[in-house]
Amino acid sequence: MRFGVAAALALFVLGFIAGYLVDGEVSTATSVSTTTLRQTTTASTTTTKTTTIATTLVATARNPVVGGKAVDIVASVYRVVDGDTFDCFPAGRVRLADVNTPERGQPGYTEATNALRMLVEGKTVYLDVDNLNVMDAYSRLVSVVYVDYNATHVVNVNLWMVLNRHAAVSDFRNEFNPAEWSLYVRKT
Ligand SMILES: [Ca+2]
Ligand SMILES: [Ca+2]
Repeated sequence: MRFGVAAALALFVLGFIAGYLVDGEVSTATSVSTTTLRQTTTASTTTTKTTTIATTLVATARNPVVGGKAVDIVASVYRVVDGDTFDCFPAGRVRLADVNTPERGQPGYTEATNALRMLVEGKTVYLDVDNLNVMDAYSRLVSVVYVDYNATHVVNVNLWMVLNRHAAVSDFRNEFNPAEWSLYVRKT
């Protein structure tokens, strides 16, 4: 009888330890599955990002044609920085190619900034990005910028700034030759 009690006690203790071990395993399994869940979530976020990029690329392939060639980027201007620089989505900071406008503090700075603001701020722009260098030393996309003029034509913003005496031509070595620019360009 005494042996029976001792055996029962031993079994109880063993059972307790076994239960503890199983609990331990279960809790480990739970944390593994939580990790897996996190990994799955991360993977799905990555998939969403990839899809977004792919969609952008598809949209780029369907970009409108200006002056006989598909524009590089279509973007929305949300801030004009000065007479030759603006920020747009999704392209980021853009610098008008081959033109210069007055720096802050120089005569004509405010007029040039306001002129560019009037022309492009809040609007859709069509960017012909410089195929040769793409960006300048400040990581701005060097571009000839077009904005809608009417149903059939866009305006070359770079040339418009020059013709309205807000900018001077400064012909850098890049894709563009200001001597070949036209103010109005067909949307085909
Ligand atoms: Ca280009
Ligand atoms: Ca040039």
